[in-house]
Amino acid sequence: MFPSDFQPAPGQFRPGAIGHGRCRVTPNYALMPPEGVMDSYLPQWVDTTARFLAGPPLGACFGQVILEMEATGGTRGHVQDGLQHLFWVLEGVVTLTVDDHDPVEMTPGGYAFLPAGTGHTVSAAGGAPARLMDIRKPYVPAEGFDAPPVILSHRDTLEKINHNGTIGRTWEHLMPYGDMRFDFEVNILSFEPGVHFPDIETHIMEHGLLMLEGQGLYLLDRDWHEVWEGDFIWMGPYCPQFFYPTGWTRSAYMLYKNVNRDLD
Ligand code: UGY
Ligand code: MN
Repeated sequence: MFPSDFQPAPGQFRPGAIGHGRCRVTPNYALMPPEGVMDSYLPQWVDTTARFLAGPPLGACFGQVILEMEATGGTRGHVQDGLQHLFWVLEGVVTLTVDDHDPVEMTPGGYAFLPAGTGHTVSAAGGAPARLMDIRKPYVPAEGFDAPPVILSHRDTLEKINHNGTIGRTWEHLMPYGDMRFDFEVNILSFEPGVHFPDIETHIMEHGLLMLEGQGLYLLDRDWHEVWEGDFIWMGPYCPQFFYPTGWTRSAYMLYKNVNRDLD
């Protein structure tokens, strides 16, 4: 059952007090627990519920959406929308066909980066529903660099990198790090309990963050928020940010970041 499907039975109460919740939308950040993200239906998708997380109405320069496919769900034929896509399988099995290549099956943790203009067909596989995260962005080319290639991979193949020598904190890069053909990164940041950043960050790049595991406290601007698995955070440019993992297990989140481009 998806969290947003929870309906209290007569005599049963929804957890939490009526009118109180963890969601917060401000000019430079948003915290959106999954249960409040309402359903949309899209012309290019059949038997699929779209739950939009980030997009231009929020102030974001990219889109992030969770696509909940029924067993019969998927794209309405071949889609070629001119955007870059990063598809990440959250649940179930997904069949993806890129241009005129053979279809591939993607399991949870499987992902695909499609450069702008790559035609694709997506469907739930195995007669079961599936959940897919889609990060989309218009491409900003860089003079002297080719367009990025298609990537089809799985989290299992990614190296856990420790960029600054801190024990208990790692990065997994879904696309090659520092490769100027790409204008955005998606990384998985993992934290052992209690291991946190050295400083509060403030930077020009924005983020879309999906909590994958664990829990913690997130500082956004001047506010501390408790965050759990399934939560989404948008951080706008220059939003001060800091994560302090809590609980007894590892915490991990997937993080979109626009990178590798100069000011326009
Ligand atoms: O790379 C980053 O900007 C990252 N450390 N930010 C974050 O996790 N909020
Ligand atoms: Mn950051």
